[in-house]
Amino acid sequence: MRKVVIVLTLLVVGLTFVLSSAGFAKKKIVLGFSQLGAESEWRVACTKSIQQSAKDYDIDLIFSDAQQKQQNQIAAIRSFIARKVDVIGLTCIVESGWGPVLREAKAAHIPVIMIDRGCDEKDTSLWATKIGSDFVKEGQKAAKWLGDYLKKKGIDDGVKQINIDELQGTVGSAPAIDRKKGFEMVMNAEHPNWKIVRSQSGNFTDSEGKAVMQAFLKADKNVQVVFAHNDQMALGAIQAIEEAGLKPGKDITIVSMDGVKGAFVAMMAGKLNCTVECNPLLGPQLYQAAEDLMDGKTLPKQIDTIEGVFDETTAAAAFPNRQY
Ligand code: GZL
Repeated sequence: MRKVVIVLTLLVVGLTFVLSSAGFAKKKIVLGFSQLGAESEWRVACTKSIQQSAKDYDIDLIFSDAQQKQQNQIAAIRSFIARKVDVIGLTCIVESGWGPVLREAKAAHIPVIMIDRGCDEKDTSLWATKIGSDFVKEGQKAAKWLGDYLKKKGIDDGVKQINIDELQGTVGSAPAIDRKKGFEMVMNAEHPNWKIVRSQSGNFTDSEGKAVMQAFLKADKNVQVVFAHNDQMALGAIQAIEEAGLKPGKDITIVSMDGVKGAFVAMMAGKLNCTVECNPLLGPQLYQAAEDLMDGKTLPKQIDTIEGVFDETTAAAAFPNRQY
């Protein structure tokens, strides 16, 4: 009996070796990824994570940069379908307009993994999962931090109107819509004396954020808070505030999102007061999800990323460990 077990074991080991050396090794996953652009430090860090992690996971990555144009993303997805990739990764630049091309991917039996930004399609069967942050929660975190800060600093007595200038992200994008929604949920529930007096899109870039802030200050310098949907626009606004002869972080409290290195440098310089982290290092989760899909696993519809809130009091200690 013992001899039979030994012979059978040797047979299995030998067969495995022959099959694997004869090219029957697990097929390499081919993943087509449509990235929306390179508009911010955050986006660049996200792309770096996706490209570097492909090597770590031994994934054959076909990467496309849409340069901020939805039609380029749709064309890229169609090319992935034509190339019969195994999985498609997609960051939706705006929420709407994805139904037709997602239905084409479904018809081609190619699963789609949403990364970072999702879409507003009602048929959730069109994608396998969405990996990324809860933008509504990010907006709520920003407003809650701001409420505590303004009270602690004696800036907000709960009665005098607090004027807020809002720099919105890309019009129609999930982070812009939901960060605004989360911030206003807390503002309306807890701060009746807060008022968003001016709100305009700076498209998540520093140059456009600066231009919008310049226009805001030209209209009225009586503003106590800037709420920026990302650090890039906050850094642009800081320049505009300084050029207007005001002290950012002191005359005007600035709260933004992402947690990029530039924000930490600004907080350590006393020019930015808070950033709500939004983790761009999504590469490992993307490829783990792709592998799970190829192994026939069903994924949850939402895979959250872990993130915190950093401000002027914690920036210096956290900065050495920042990865993006
Ligand atoms: C948020 C991401 C946003 C960042 C911006 O997850 O989509 O896009 O907050 C980036 O910096 O441009």
